[in-house]
Amino acid sequence: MTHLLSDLRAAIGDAHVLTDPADLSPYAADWRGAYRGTPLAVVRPASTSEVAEVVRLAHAAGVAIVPQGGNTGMCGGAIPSGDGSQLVLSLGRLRQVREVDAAGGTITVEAGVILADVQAAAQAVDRLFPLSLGAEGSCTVGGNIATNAGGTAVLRYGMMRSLVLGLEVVLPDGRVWDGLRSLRKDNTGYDLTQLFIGAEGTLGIVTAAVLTLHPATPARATAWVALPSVAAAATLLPLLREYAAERLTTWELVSRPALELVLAAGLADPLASDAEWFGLIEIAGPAGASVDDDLERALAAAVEAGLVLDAAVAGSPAQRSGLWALRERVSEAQESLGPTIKHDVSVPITSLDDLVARLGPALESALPGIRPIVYGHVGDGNLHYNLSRPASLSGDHFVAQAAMLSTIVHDCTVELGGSISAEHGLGSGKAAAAAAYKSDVEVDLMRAVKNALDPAGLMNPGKVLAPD
Ligand code: FAD
Ligand code: 2HG
Ligand code: ZN
Repeated sequence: MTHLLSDLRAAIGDAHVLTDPADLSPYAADWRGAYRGTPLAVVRPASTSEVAEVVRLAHAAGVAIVPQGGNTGMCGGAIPSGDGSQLVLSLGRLRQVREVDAAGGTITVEAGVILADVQAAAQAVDRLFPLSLGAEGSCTVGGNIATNAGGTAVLRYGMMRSLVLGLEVVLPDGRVWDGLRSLRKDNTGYDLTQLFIGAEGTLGIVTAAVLTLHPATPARATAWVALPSVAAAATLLPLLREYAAERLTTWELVSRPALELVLAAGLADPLASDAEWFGLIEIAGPAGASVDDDLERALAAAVEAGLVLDAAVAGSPAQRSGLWALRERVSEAQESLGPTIKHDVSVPITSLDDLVARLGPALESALPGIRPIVYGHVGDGNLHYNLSRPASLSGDHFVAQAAMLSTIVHDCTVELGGSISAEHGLGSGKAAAAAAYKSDVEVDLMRAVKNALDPAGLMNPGKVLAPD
């Protein structure tokens, strides 16, 4: 190990090989403190060639590597094991926007570029990079790619995998695959780009990417609505599309307990309705598009059909930000209730009401007083069914029940034809659960891919695929 550390220092400079416990601590736990590990060291290379050299040295020494971007992930994917044997490789110094091609509709960025900076670079040339999520001020493009991130505009633009045209990847043995192509069509064999997307750093380290830019959508119309039921939220989707077509960008759901959390954190309630369910709608288009009109007509039809009880429409950018905050601040606000047992599930949108109707009573009978904080991307059939402890139970006792409670949520999701991880990935936290719901054939295929690309098992071991 001493040799490895001195070789790493020679390769990337003393200042970028951290071993002091105080320096390691920000990299050793996730943002919630739900996952903790002990890095052997943290390495901070500044270029693709430095990443490749670090990986070659670690590979030769038989030391495992855990890639880390902004460390905003939800399932412990970027956190090393607790035995002090794994290197954390931070991509934070790969921060260059290499090229913006407004005419071709692409941007080429390094893995450590912050998502909000990609959005800003696109905006500077009157284009849109549409991936949008609550952590956009601190998560990185590499992390977005590795987790195939979703967010609040998936309905219109798809998940991260539909926004990536090409990748540059350092492979587990230190070779570099240069797949930085900007082609819209390329049928020359297996799609390696897509293979690395959503692999959570288990197949290689993404160092750069070519991303798709879309036309800017400066015209935006935003509404906060009160709903009679979850079923109404599902039924509203085709109605909204009837009026907004592809301009419908966001259709998000917030339950009353989730709303109460953000109101308690100081946000203003635009409706003061006693409904149990609320939603955020956004329609967006080019300058001059009739988005306000489309929204108004859609809302009138929805009220007429009994699908919306009441609505507040943003009349200014400040009001729009206020409505968005009611949705985007829920995740952070729930931390005030103590440790959260998180679930990121998806079902066919027409089964969402069934899911909610079954889970509420099942969880209450398993743990009386439990507080489900339910919200999410209803237009994608994706709910964050996040559990907080009964007021009378300590956080530790609550967390001790996590496996039992997650089994209830996941069993019900799978019975309804759903997925136990819609957008956050598996990391270490959900790898075993995912395998339990997959067929042997599917798990075998996944292991075959892993073994083919990383035969030594040194690239983020224990993530996505639980140890045998
Ligand atoms: P990290 O957390 O650092 O890493 C995540 C995974 O990617 C790990 O497995 C890590 O090893 C791997 N990784 C990181 N960089 C690389 C790389 N360059 N090459 C290979 N592997 C790499 N997610 C959604 O999908 N939708 C949301 O709406 C959403 N909202 C969020 C809101 C909040 C407030 C927060 C805190 C998180 C949210 N997330 C959401 C979670 C989301 O997965 C992350 O925010 C983001 O995609 C992860 O990026 P990161 O740079 O922080 O990655
Ligand atoms: C969101 O949609 C994020 O707000 C975070 O995906 C969800 O904290 C969560 O579980
Ligand atoms: Zn989400």
